[in-house]
Amino acid sequence: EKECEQRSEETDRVNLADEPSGSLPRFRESEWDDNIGYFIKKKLRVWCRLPKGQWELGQIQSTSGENATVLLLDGTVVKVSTGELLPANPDILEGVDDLIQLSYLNEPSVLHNLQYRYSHDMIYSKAGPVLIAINPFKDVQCYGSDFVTAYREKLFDNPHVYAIADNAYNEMMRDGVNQSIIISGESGAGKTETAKFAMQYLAALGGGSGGVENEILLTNYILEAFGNAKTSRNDNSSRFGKLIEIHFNAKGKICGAQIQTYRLNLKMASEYNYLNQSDCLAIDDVDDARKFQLLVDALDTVRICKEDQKQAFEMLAAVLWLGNISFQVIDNEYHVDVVADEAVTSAARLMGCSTQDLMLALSTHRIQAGKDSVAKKLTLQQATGTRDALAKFIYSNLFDWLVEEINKLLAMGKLRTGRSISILDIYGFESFKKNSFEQLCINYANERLQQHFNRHLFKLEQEEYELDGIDWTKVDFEDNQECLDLFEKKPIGLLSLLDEESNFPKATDLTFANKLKQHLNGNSCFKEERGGAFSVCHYAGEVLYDTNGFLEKNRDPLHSDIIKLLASCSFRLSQLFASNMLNRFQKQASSFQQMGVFDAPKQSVGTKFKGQLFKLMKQLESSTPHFIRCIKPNNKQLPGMYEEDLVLEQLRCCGVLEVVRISRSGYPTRVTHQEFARRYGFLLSEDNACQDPLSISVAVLQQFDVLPDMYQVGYTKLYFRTGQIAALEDTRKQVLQGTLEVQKRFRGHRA
Ligand code: AD9
Ligand code: MG
Repeated sequence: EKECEQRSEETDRVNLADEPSGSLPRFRESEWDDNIGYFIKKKLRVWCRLPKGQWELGQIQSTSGENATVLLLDGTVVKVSTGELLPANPDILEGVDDLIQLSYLNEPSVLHNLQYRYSHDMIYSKAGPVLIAINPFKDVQCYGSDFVTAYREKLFDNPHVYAIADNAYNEMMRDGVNQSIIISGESGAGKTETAKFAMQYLAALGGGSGGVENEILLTNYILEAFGNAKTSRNDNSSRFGKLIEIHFNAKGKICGAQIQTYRLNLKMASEYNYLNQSDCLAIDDVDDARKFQLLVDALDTVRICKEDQKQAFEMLAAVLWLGNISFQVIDNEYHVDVVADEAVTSAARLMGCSTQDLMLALSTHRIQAGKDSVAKKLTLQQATGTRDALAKFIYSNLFDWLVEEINKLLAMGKLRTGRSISILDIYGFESFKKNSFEQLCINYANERLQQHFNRHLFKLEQEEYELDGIDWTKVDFEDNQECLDLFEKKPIGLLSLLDEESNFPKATDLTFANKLKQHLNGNSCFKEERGGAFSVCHYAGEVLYDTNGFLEKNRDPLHSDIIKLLASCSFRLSQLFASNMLNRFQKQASSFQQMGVFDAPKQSVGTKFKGQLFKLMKQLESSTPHFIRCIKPNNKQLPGMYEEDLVLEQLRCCGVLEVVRISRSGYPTRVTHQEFARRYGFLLSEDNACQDPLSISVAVLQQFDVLPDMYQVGYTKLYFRTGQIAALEDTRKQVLQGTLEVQKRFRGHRA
């Protein structure tokens, strides 16, 4: 009673200040600490951050000033600042399928919910429209034909990659619109496996008599054999981004497919130019001989003839021999000759050229001096760079050629109806202690994908609100356009400035860094750092980049002498690779000539990357997207191990927390009028037996003075801001326990 008295006093005071009043707590949306005042007052369950940074669940015992005494689950009592407390969700919400169902969407609640599910082998969860997949690092019994059937027939409705693929398929059939499944996450998080499960589901659904669906699945062996490598983060790490487009006919049967790859050629050099420098030539439980047999079978299946297979392996061997070629310094300016040993002779033989020609191409550079050309000796650094560039060039062309051959086969079903589902398996956001040009490219790509994601989310929300007659102008969405401008603006964006400096002979990484500082300070996403460094505020957090090596990495180091050498080789593949490159040069040159520029610069790596990214975005934008975020729960590739900090970092990087934030800025809690009336109608002081659900709902909202800002009434549903339902739940619980009886009488009286 006493508490009630106090409350009514408070209420009156607030009334005087001309604010709406009521017994239900009401809070403006603030940051993560919303409603904590109420929690403290009511001594509810809270998350408590302990000195080491971990979050523990507990119950507030008492408070004094800024401090609270909290009883933790394990029985210990701790004293912490109230700033270290966040509201915890009611028990009924333990392990919900969709994070958005949580009343409190703070970080510990999100983490806990995912951990709860993960520990029960529920590796899939949702965050609104996004599927979250946490890598189990073990076989989980949720795949295979029985599960495919169960999802197909809607016997299961819990989150799953099959459910996403099923949605994509149904939407494609229903609306006749292309679909895309966009899978992201960091290295080892499970993107490629997830992509394969999605393909498996679509193959099962769209399987016809042609058998293309099997071929599509088999191509994975080839792509992984040539395109994957063991890294410290993943035993089977994809070194390329991949978009596989599966085509369906009008009846929904698969009639072909196409694969596009996105690579960062940069990353590859250090990864496999020197196999013998890594300490991991064997992986436990991997039988190389058996895998090789599977590869050859797959190559046969996609109809790459034996002769071409032989040449492909020869090119591979040539790459390995190239890595062993060494140089000797011949003068004090570090000019070099190639050491004439087994490495250079083997490489030349495998490529189909003379040893002499290869030695010359690797140690000299022809430059035009008027009408004549002179051969200039290369320095050790230049020669090593040329050798590595040639190896990378051959390898990447070999890979592209395989992809092309596969595509020829998969495109055989000529009956295209224009319907397709594309599955994108791409590198996720990266932030290390030291970040270079590779991270800049990767993060730029992710920034673009994030914008795609935000816009899609915004559209979905807007559609739902509009359909239900809700005023969506009250919902703010943020965009990351400013960050994209930082990269793309011409002539003063990061990429253009980088190209400009790369073409300027006297420029260094430091002059580049200074140029950035000089021109980009006006962009709020750019931050000056000391020396040759700068930071970018990405959607997923701030990343510090070190410009060291940027110019060299952005320039394509392969000079024309090398291409000419390849063109003169006697083997088909060498010639093919060279002519592809020359064609590309010519196309570029002619487009420059059309613009009146005759001395066409070679396209930089950054610009090429941007071009590929734009092409990809165009394709994605013409389809309905479905998003899957893969999460790696630990760095040891072990099952059953959930490292909170690591998960949190990824939730942030892959934009899951962003979804949560976007949802919070809108009305994340949605309840139909019926559900709401059924659950809370009895709290009304007047009998409401003969009223419709909508009227009951509105009466409840009025009686408990839920602020108008905190909800909207749609045709079918009520839309609430975060935390409102938890407050109503609390009232309901108290009434059921009889503790609020007095207050109710009091309110009835006042009414
Ligand atoms: V990378 O960016 O290409 O280095 P991915 O593609 O994200 O990476 P990958 O799919 O290769 O990771 O998964 C790594 C390993 O995790 C696999 O080799 C499996 O051993 C393990 N994994 C991933 N997903 C699952 C799964 N759903 N069930 C069982 C899985 N194991
Ligand atoms: Mg992969």
